[in-house]
Amino acid sequence: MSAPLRHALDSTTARVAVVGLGVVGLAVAAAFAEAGFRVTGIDRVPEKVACVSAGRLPLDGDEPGLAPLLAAVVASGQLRATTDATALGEADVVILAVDTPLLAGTRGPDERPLRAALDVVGAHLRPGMLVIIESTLAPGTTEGLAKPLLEQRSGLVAERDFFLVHCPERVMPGRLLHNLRAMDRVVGGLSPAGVSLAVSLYRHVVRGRLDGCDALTAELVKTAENAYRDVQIAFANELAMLCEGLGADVWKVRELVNRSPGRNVLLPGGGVGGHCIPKDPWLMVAGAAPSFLPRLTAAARAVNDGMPRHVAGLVSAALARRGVALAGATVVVLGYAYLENSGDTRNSPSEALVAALEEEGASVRIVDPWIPAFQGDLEEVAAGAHALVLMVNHDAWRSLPWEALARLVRLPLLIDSRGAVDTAALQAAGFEVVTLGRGV
Ligand code: SAJ
Repeated sequence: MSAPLRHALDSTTARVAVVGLGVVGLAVAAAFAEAGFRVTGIDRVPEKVACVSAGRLPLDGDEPGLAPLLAAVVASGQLRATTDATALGEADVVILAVDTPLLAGTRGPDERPLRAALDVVGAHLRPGMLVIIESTLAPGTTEGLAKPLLEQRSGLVAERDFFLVHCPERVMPGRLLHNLRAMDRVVGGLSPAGVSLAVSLYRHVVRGRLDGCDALTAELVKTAENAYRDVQIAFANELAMLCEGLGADVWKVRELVNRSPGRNVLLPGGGVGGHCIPKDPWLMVAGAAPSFLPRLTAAARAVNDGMPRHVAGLVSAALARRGVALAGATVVVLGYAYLENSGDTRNSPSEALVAALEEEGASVRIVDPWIPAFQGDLEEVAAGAHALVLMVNHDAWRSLPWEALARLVRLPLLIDSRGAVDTAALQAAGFEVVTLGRGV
């Protein structure tokens, strides 16, 4: 059964459908179209489809190379977009790139977007097709949810009539195309034949290693690589809070620890945001056996989720040392994105910080050069403020007029949650600098 498909994959004559034209799906669709495949992008949002059909990128932020590539492959006819799922019936390969969030207010996966996409794919599944899920999945989802749903919806049998593979993406905002092309990928299937076919497809786009494995391993690799990062960051944050209490400097401690072979303490900070790291640890443990309590994963999440409130405490304590109550004080938050030099605000720690400060009665103003809503003039916004809080290490802060700011604020006080500023230079400009992880 797989011979015709393998030939079509090797010769790039296979027709590829991408379900979900979000951050991942757009890059995937454009990259396979560039490789010579005829690609149909399918999305439920008409405005998004219209944008892509006009050769325009329906994404905020800067994605090097993606906008011109999309325009070119749409103009050449290699890529077309539609809301009509019947286009799936003409596909040889279907790649699902839909959101796999947590259920609001819980730590469990919200499977609805994936189920909806699988239902549509199942309705159009034909013998000989290859179905690939790039979305991040809780371990066991490919075998336990995707396979039975596709089989029931189509009446076909996985690995006999069609192939099902999980190839988790490793993209990140601002580097979509680069990561898609350069990074190694795990290709996890329910059968060696399915893995082999998927490798034949991805080798046209991915320059990194393509490591074949079973689907469960691929699900664990993706969720574990992010859970691991979350635990690493939590350790850095816990060490920072320990140093504060001891009057030590975590930035010096970290530097010297990392000189020890095999150590790599990451960066303490005001919190962990984004779409992957806060979510994937919970997906990793979602299928844990009832007898196993994943304590470290949950503890790391609690440490990292607690950092914005810890920063609010640093602000309150610094003001109190000057006889100023947080209630009624004006605080300026520098940075609202979750990541430096990005406008992406998903799960932004600054959002939690603002809530914590306002809960204590502070009046909060926000400046972020990457976010249109917060691109006000910093000198105007900072005038009369009792404290500035740096939450995101944007490059833009390297060129701030600190002397002028020191004259404009009511108190020349900066809380630096990322160890981002040149403390001596700011002190020379008249600021008191309180740095996360550095005891006062
Ligand atoms: N953060 C810290 N300390 C650190 C590193 C990050 O506090 O030492 C914070 C950041 O400020 C941010 C959050 O954690 O709020 C996440 O930062 P991130 O660098 O992990 O960036 P993400 O969320 O875009 O993570 C992505 C992930 N990639 C994919 O899921 C495909 C992650 O696996 C990568 O390791 C990460 O990019 C990367 O390498 O930059």
